[in-house]
Amino acid sequence: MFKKILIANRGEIALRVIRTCKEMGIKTVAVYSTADADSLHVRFADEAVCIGPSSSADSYLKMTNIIAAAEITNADAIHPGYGFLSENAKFSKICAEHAIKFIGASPEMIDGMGDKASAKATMIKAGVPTVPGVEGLMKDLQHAKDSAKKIGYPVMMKATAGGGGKGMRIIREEEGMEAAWESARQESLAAFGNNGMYIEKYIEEPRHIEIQVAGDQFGAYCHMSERDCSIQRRHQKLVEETPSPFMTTKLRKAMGSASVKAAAAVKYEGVGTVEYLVDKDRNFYFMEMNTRIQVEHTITEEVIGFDLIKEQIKIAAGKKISGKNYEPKMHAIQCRINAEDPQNGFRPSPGAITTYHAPGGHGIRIDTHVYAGYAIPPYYDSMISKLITVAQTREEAILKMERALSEYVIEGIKTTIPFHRQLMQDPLFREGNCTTKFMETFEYKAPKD
Ligand code: MV4
Repeated sequence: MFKKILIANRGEIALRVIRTCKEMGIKTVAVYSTADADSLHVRFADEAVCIGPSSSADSYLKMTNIIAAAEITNADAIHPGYGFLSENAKFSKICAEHAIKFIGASPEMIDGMGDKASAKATMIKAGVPTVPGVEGLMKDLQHAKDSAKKIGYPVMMKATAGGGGKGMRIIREEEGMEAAWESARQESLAAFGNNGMYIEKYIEEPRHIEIQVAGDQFGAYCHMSERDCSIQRRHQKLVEETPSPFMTTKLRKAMGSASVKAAAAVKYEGVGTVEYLVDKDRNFYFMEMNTRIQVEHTITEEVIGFDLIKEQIKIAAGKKISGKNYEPKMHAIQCRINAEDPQNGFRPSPGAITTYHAPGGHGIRIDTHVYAGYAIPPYYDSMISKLITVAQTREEAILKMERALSEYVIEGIKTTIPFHRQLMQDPLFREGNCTTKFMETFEYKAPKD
């Protein structure tokens, strides 16, 4: 087992990893930017190293500084959390070259899954359902037009280097193809330095359902059921839940075994997530595979009973997994609490928290790094807390969430707490009838008091 893990991240996920390390008897090293000198992750870790100024590019993304911090402190592994360097093939490679275990995917795995067209080709070969389309990249505008005609409009053009909706276009008829081709390629080149495009059928009003998987170094693979992440705004998830209200026993079996097939096909090592689009007829299509721990891993932990960070560390250290699949026994919901103003287009609201009171009681979990007196720096992600409820049924988990949100007091900044309170009351949400289009029609009304 590792003796000392350096956590190459900040905020709630750095704390989350430190907590599990403590329980496992593993020493921890925090890294921090000058803007985070007073952060809890710095205080909770056994050691802390300042790796640069406030800007992420010069601190949390600065590979040489992070490797130097690991070498100085004699860390034998690095946990990257999510975001930052968690899916950076070069960083994974540099860790290996320095004989530091990267608790995440190999450079080859990251590159293979990072290129969306080749990830899709890999999945087709493995027998995992994908969106009908034309295999490979489009050579030119004419090739794109011919492919779209073959597939049948509407189609979606996607950047092979893409993610988060960048370089993605819906095209409903041939007239729109030329403009989409030019603008998507330009956008993708600017964002990723790559303008490769592929085309597939456009799936109307899909749900985003993902399957948690794990694989060990000995060829055992398993799935831990799904998370429904359909409630998103501009590709930012707001609420996640498990089980999905749209799930059936038959669909879970099919998606679970497809995901295990996907993990086995690439000899996946560690914990990962296979993302799918699910249409109204419950057809499911592979979208992406994430090779990191995700923000929403918490809800799976609550319904399965595993500590997924612990599983990640154990697998990286060469321990075996059982290879058994897991089904949810409870219902869990997570609301992402962001330092944002829902009344003003969710614009970031950094600053000092003057009052902080967290809810508590049965079935409530909060993962956060904030406290009264803490100042949220303007340089990083606006997510400041994850509020999770777990209960026997969806209805009870929602009622518990309403109760928890009503107790949650954060003053000094704007947060998304009032947005979540309204969402929990929403008839469509209550019905469990939400697709990725949900937020396009949701109207936030600020409470009067
Ligand atoms: C799609 C799609 C419909 N049809 N692909 C958005 C992010 C990127 N990773 C994949 N995305 C989509 N791909 C086809 N063929 C709709 C989306 C999509 C979406 C997917 C998941 C969650 C939220 C979304 C919001 C808008 C569009």
